[in-house]
Amino acid sequence: MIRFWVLVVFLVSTVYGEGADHETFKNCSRIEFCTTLRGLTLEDDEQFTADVKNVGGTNRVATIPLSNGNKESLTLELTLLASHTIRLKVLEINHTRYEIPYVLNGEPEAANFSVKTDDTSATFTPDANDYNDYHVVVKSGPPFTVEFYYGDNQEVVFTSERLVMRNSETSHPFTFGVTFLSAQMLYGLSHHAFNLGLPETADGSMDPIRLRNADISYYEINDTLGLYGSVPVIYGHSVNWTSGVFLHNAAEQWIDIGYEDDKASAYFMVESATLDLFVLLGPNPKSVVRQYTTLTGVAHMPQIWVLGYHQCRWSYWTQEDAKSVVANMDKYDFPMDVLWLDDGHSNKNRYFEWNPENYSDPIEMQQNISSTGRRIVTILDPHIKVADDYAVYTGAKEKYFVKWANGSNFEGICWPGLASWIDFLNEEASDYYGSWYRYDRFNKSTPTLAGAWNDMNEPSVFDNNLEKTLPFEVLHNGTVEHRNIHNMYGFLQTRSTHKGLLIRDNSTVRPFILTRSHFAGSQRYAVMWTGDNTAEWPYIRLSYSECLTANLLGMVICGADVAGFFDNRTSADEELSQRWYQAAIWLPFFRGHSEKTTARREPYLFSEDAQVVIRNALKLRYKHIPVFYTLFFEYTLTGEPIIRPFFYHYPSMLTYDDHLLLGTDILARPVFEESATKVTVTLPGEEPALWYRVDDESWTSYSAGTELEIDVDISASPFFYRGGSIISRKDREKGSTTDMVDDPFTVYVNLDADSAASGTLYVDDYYSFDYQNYDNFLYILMKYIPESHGLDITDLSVNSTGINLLFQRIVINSPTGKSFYHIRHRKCR
Ligand code: NBV
Repeated sequence: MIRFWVLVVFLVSTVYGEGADHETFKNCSRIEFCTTLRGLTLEDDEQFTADVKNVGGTNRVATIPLSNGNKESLTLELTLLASHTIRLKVLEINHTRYEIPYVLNGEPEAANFSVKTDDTSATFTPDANDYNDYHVVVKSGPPFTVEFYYGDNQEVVFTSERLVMRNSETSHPFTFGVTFLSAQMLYGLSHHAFNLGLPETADGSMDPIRLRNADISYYEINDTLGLYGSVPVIYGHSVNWTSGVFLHNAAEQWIDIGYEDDKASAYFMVESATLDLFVLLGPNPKSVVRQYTTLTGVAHMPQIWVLGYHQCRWSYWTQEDAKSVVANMDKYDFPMDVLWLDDGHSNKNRYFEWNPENYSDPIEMQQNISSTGRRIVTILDPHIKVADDYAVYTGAKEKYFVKWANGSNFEGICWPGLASWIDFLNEEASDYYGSWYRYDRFNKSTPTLAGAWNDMNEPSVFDNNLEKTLPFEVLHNGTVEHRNIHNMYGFLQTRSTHKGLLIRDNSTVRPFILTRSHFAGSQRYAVMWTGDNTAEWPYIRLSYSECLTANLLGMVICGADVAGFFDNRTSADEELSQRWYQAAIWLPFFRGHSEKTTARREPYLFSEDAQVVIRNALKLRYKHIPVFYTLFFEYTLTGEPIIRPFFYHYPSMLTYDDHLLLGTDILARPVFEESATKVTVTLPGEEPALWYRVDDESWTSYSAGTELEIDVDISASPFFYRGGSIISRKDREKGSTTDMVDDPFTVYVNLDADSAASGTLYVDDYYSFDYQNYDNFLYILMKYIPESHGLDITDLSVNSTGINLLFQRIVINSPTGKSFYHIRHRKCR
């Protein structure tokens, strides 16, 4: 027993230390398949030829035989899908590679196709009328290629000059290449601590980009190590064209990125499972994002409080502490919606059990916090303590844990000591775990526990020899090696939690889950944060790149720990913290959090001057919650990101990741630099378009297409409203979204050079699925009427029964000045 605890202390202590732990987390050169495949060149007889004269398959799925001079045979499978998407698989003849379930949002709609062949190529065209403007050409080679055309424009090429599919007893790696013709920049491959554009790695200057979900502490900026989540999607973008690929595969993978003058390329090296690639033809950022979110789905609406401010700390160690945080936030006039309980609330990391000493009266604590209109979220990790007096464990012990091939449960070390891991791939195990969220199973839980925080779900296991995760050979569902689903383990946990929460509340409220690990499609179940960042200046800006990328990949509710998780152990850095709050108000998920050894840094603990700045930032966020909410609704219809990098709307602006667009109409360029007195703001677009400066309350208009050097002091960070927009805010200052539900809107009409402006606003009951089940919401389009200074309102909703809107005031900004019109609580409807 003593030896065991010494081991735990040692392993946990290795978590700490500055900089990512490159001893534990390997570079390509220390991974056999990566080293071998990165240096791979194929001899002529190893290269595959496509037998284009022997196209087979069904009327929906075409097959083309592939073979090489080494007598190896494979099959190329092509499915032409709706929405300008093509599915391409390369399969072994007796295909037994694992194909991952659940990630796609249903079976993609496939078209019949026609094929024309000649001696060296086969051309496939979908028959469907509404998307027959693309085609696919397979060229025999060797090496064979698959070219993807939108109209006459060739955009993407699947290349096989380094295609292999290998099998040994323990590994089944494969490779392939993709070329994005004319792309100037590649984006995607979340989650990494990169700037927005993916860096060149193929020249050997950096390791390939790794996708292997990992519990990495002190992650470093520009490191190609994979962080907590993996989304194997790349968008290739140029001024005129955007296209993409999505590798539907959850195994570890490494990707080399290359740029040449007129094209960009990606070379995938994948540890196992199936080569199942979706090609997205775009042709612009909006359509490529739509194509990806059509495949993997979008999130349902969040409850409104999700968009408020969340206060967390590792940990609030007692229920008194937890209650006092909420009371102090009220006392010092900082709005908040959610108090988070990290592992301190649990019975020594036996999740679904309260700490009997320090959280001895959880019901009273929940009532206390609920009476202020706030909610609580608790942490629930996927490791389950091995203990025969722990019901979550005993109920799972026989059938529901990840197992070794000999049938015994895998046991490893994590926060509770010896633990086993729920096998979420097993549907019964998944339902079993989800059932623990029920009020009758999670003892002393009430609806005030409004959501779940699934942490450590890469999954993290304290064994540095295994790069801190499960051994790749342990089994899920009896037969599936962990290697095949490693990157979707966290996805599976949130899928189980989501179902559990739905059942808990009889599907009456929208579940809320925060996850650290994520995969393609996770957006359907959970929201993400960027993990254990560091309280240093470059990490504020990094949070923008990380969340902008996540937004392009469907995972729109994203945020970073404010004002940095690690560091600042003695006293919180006030300037950094103020700037961080000012920046974070524009990210969809907004939570203060800190590591347990850092100085406490709840907003009311700062100096009075800093409190004023942080309070203003929080209040500004609350005023804009209707904007986030409306954008969220539009995302559920279109998959469009809530926050967007410039290139999304201004295709030539490729690399800006220090500016953010909230929808189309708000531009934030926070101060990311220490001691800054000036910042450079780029206003996208062209004259006569214009932007109004809001943060200094001057509402001065500036021409689009200009670069401004503007003076800043600590009181605010720059942001602008677009000329031509109508922005609806709730300007009454309240303590939480609960208190704001019935507040009226103030409508900011920001005229363009032609005195025109328009905007949308969405309202529903803020918590239920009635908006989905009964179309019960109010969605309006407002247009400014210059003659009357009024608004022309078109109701775009289907069934807005019972949903009312109150307008209080219209503020009109024009290049010549500002005017106000008061509306005496006019009801719209
Ligand atoms: O549960 C403790 C922490 C949590 O505060 C943090 O946000 C997670 O990312 N958790 C990781 C485990 C320990 C990290 C060193």
